[in-house]
Amino acid sequence: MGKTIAQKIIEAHLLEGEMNVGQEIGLRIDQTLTQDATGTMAYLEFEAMGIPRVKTERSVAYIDHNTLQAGFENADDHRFIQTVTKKHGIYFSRPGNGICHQVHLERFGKPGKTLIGSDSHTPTGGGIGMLAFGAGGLDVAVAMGGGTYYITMPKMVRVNLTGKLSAWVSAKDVILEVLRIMSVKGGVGKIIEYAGEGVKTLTVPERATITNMGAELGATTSVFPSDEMTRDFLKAQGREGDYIELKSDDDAEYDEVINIDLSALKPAAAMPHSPDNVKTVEEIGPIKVDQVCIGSCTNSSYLDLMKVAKILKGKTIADGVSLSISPGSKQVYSMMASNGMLADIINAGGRILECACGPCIGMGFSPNSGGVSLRTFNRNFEGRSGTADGQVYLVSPETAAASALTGYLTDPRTLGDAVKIEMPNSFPVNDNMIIAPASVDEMDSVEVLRGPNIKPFPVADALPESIEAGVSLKVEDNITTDHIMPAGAKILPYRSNIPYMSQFCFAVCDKQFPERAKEMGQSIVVGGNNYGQGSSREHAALVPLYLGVKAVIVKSFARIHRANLVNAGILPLTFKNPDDYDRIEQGDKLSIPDIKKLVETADQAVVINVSKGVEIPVLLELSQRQRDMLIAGGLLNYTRQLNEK
Ligand code: MIC
Ligand code: SF4
Repeated sequence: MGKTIAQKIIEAHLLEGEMNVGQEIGLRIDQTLTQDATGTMAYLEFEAMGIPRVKTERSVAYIDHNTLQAGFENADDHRFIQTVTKKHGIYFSRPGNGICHQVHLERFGKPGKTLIGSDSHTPTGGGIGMLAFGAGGLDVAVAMGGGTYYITMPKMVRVNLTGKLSAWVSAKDVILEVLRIMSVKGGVGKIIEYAGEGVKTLTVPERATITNMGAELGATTSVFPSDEMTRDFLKAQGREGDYIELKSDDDAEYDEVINIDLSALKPAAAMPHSPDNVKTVEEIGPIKVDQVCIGSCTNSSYLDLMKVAKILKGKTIADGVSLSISPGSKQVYSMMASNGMLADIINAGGRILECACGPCIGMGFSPNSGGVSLRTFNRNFEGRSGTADGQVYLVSPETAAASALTGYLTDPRTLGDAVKIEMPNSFPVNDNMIIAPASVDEMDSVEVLRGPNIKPFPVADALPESIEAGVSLKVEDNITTDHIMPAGAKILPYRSNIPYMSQFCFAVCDKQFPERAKEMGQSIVVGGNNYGQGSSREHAALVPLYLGVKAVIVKSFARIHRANLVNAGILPLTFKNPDDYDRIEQGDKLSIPDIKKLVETADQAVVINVSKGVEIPVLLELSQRQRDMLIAGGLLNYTRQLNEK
């Protein structure tokens, strides 16, 4: 039987297990990336593992999330990451060099390679034919040390693209259509592969917009073939030698096929507060817009920003609109500066922010109260913008720029002839903001500099025989990691300070949660479907661990968060009968007898709701490795025990 692209890459990297859907497999990882908001923790964990030098082909640390430096905390963390990476063999992309996924695509991504990154949008690399996964910091630390990365063998989905995008319709509209069809949980346990004649019409940055937002589908990852377009992009980046061809076999089998006619697509928007709440711009109508933000790892390439500049050229943005532009990388930024197009954006009234995540993660540019913000980003979860009642719509750069001019949500097709931007034959390559690590001879003399913001991270105890605990919180479906552990300008600087962060845990759902959880000593959280969707931040597991959460019982989990819970030593349990969700209330006392013995061998356990006098069966959907990890009290304890043997 023929193979899909993903199956070929998996096969070439398979260290453990068999490629049977639903079974755990172990992969060799060629490259890793971290960003600063998850990186401090990942490097502390790497240090705790005691491995002197990374064993990957390429590991890169990016500084792109926390760049406001409102106090000493960010700068200290940057200095820590710069020195710890120098010592241990990791490349360091300095603040100002750009957003990790954009820079990695430009400078390091290679078709056919595996990449994991401590950021959920790492699958952006699928745009250049990599098999790239978002992961928790601890998983990245293990991979940097040469360890295996584990996933559940996913199902394969083929998205067949036919036709060609019409004028004013772009890659963002393609992925919004996939989200409309599949929903934010439709990709869980699946790899999305793009195929068909339409693929050839999409450049690498456009493909990367699409694979980037595969994260919002909950997919394990997304991947495009590596073809002439890929070769052209690599050549233009001075890296033609990194090209290999990659395509699926003609008789490859897919578990699901979705057909999209590119020529039939229209400009679309994801409405508040979910990336799958998609309608066409026409259907939504001309709502009044307060703010427009262009950038993020989804839409900040040279092509994207050139289109924006051409639309804005010689015009002025509407009176009531504030427009921010964050270029994706120094390369994009300097090209726009050199060709003069940056001036067109500035003259139209655009406020240029640095090459970083910026407003996407609530680092400034929060909208006014109840304000409507159009963003070319990938997430519009409630509160993520920093304004609790902000109304965020996700749109293409074309729709964003057109709306900035009119002050209303505007279908760019009303602007007349479409702007056309050609991919450059060569990009200006200047890697002067990427610092190489110390050589093997020099590494021992590098001093790692730590600031006072770095506090010890919590490590779980070994699993007890039984758990008796109250329910400290009950939440709904689709709870995101932005609910569990919010980000934003006020909290993000404390990513290496778990005790401080814990005050904000679940603040979006219930401000009393941290106090209550602490008072209860140990507790259990109950949730609905797709619990933990969104970011890869392991803080969404480490902070609840710090607050005494022993288990999370839900209808279903998002992939990365579930892995982070196991790594942290928190039991992930799923209701056998989803309706049993209604048989537990916040404040109930629960008992899970003999849990240790059951985690060792069984597929099910019984949760006794002592307050209601009912028994609730739950599933222990765990691989042997995950069982051993939970019994040991998380991945760090488990690794230590293995090393002692
Ligand atoms: C995000 O987009 O939510 C982030 C911020 O990039 C996160 C990582 C983090 O929380 O640091 C992600 O996507 O994994
Ligand atoms: Fe940064 Fe936003 Fe991309 Fe996350 S989604 S990496 S915050 S730009």
